[in-house]
Amino acid sequence: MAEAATPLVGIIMGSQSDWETMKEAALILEALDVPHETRIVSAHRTPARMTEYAAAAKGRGLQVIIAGAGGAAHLPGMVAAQTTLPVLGVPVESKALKGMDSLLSIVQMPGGVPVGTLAIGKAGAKNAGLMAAAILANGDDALHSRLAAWRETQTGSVGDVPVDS
Ligand code: RP5
Repeated sequence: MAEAATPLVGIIMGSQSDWETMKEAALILEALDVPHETRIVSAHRTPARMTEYAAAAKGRGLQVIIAGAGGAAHLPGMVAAQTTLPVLGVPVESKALKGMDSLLSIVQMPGGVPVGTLAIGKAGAKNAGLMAAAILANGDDALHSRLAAWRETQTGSVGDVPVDS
């Protein structure tokens, strides 16, 4: 997937294994022509990389961070602890507990350090992309128009009557 030189959204994930889920966020941002980057940043395996990423994010021009992780999913919360940028957390579905562990790890932040937590799995990643675009669209009329058009297309794709597949 192509990445822009000056990304506005950082999509980070704890492992290569999260990409199958997290690419749904990237696909949405590509469809809406939102500059973004994708990186593997693990709270547990690469903690220094995580700290460096969070500390540098705002200065590099990022405006939203989407962080996906599974299991003991500390990445979104630990990144949120180190930046004032909005952080959207995506609970990746885990093998052992189907992502309930990821969800609870991400959603139960202490008051004062927010993470906007989405649904478990691909729906959550897709919606994180849409939420990031909606945040950016508040200050970007052209993006708002693209987002509204995307929603119109979605509405138009829903049939009135169910059919056999
Ligand atoms: C988490 O552990 C990652 O976010 C991933 O969802 C999970 C499993 O990682 P791998 O063992 O597949 O690298 O840190």
